[in-house]
Amino acid sequence: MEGKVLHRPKVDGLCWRCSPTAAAGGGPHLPDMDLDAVTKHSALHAKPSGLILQYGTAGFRTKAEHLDHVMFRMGLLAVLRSKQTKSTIGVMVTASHNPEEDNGVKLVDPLGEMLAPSWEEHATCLANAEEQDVQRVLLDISEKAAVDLQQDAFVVIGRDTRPSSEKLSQSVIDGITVSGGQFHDYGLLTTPQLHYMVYCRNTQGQYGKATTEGYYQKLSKAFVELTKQAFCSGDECLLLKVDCANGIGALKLREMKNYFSQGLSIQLFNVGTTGKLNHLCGADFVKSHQKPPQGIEMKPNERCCSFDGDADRIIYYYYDADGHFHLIDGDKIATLISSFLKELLLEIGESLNIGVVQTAYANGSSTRYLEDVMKVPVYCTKTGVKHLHHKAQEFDIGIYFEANGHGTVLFSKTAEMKIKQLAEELEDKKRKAAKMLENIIDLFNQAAGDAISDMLVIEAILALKGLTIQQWDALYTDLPNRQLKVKVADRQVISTTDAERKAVTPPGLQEAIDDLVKKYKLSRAFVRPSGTEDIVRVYAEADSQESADSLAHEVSLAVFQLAGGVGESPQPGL
Ligand code: NG1
Ligand code: ZN
Repeated sequence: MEGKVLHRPKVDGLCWRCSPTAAAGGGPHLPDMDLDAVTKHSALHAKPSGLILQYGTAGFRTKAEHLDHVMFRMGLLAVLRSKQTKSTIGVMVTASHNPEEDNGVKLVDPLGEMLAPSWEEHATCLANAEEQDVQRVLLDISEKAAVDLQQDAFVVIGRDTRPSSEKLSQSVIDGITVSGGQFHDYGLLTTPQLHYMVYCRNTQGQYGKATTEGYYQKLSKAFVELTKQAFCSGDECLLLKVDCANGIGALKLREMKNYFSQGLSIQLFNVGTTGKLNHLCGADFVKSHQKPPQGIEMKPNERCCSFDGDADRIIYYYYDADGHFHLIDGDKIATLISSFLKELLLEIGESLNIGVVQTAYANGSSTRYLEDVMKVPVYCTKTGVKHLHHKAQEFDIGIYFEANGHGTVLFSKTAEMKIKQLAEELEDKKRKAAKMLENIIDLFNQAAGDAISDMLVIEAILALKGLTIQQWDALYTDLPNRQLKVKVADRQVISTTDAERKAVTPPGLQEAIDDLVKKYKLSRAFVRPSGTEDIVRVYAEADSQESADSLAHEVSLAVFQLAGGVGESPQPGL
């Protein structure tokens, strides 16, 4: 393989480091790949020997110090994917809700979606290739995926605020430039903003302008239009407290705040000046610990929400007058949005088909409420937004949310055109409803779940319907639940079926879970290997918190015993 050049020899012989234009983003135009140069540069981003990583639920994630080679190689892969799809591809450097020491990377496909599954496999192969095999794996991928190497490649990059992100995104850029790709580095972005940029660029601006300014303008215009007739405009309705998880959300919300200052007043907490990213704060902390984040001042009945570290998840919560904490998760967000959209559709007299997509983590009460009270069809997919997103695309209006607050609403092209047409044709109340739907379409980020966009949708709905956070919360009562983590030697010994609700291996585990579940009322439990952390996740719900906690603990013990637990065996109350 030594000296092999993919297609045509490199023309100017300049490496990107030496090229005066390349560093500024306008590198020499090389539609094909000089594999010698790739090998040379790859050695500068050497893979720690023996390290095996998997392209998981949301790309690669692990300790930041182990990721340099992955970043470089994902730069290479993004170039191949861009050539193959003849489109701009995105690379996001983030580890979302993981601790600050971690980092990660994922590729964004042409319409802002997650990378196609066959390319996830290519990504895993490339990331795990030993140094001497990198050339061969690149050739393999190019061949298998019929990549036209003559094609130009263009990649856009974004990163979160982790201390390691800047250097790691530079390694992505190394990979892109050495393989002849062009790039635009957006620098600090929320994950959904990067998805938005990719979508805009590949639809020639039809979806919006591919700049942060364009993003702010599009969303805030829709929000301001939508809330013009808001019923609730008092000071307390307008105030929202936002915990930014000490992450990128703080920076971006601060920039965006001025665009919608009239309709909503937001107060930012955990903005990253003192605290650590995701530490004792952020959407993941609030959801999994079922308690408020540190660093936020909450008065009774005040509306508060938390973003996660890369601002693609949002969770609401409040303290009631008796000092009880109430969590409003992704399931209740989906319910609020579904009921609002259903009302608008009823108003305009159009029977577009709506579907709600959830995962096994959705609270049983939410599924029952959606199906039995709201009469909306509900579907369950595997964990990870790519699965939900894919399913939601089957409907005119597909509403998808993970319980952890990650989700959005997708409108089919037909639905969008129909709504636009009705907004012109209809009159009075019907026209108003169609116009609202039109603005809702613009307000949702249709490329990915987006905490900022979801927050504005929720705030608009609450204001338009004159709903307080307590009234929203009262739609249904969550079944008490508990999520736990168990450490095992190899989490892949657990395999699942039925949208992850049943364990297939190791033998005996599902039977053990079934027996435990029988001991509790209104109960349900399942286990699955995490795609983002080296642990097994356990979920249990039951008629009381005590039962949910106890069931989750017993299931954890079963996992520990049957799936090769390591370290101390799970203790009750943890
Ligand atoms: P894993 O670690 O595979 O459970 C977590 C979330 C997913 C998704 C991804 C990506 C839970 C239980 N799991 O995945 O829903 O959001 O992270 O960030 O919340
Ligand atoms: Zn996230």
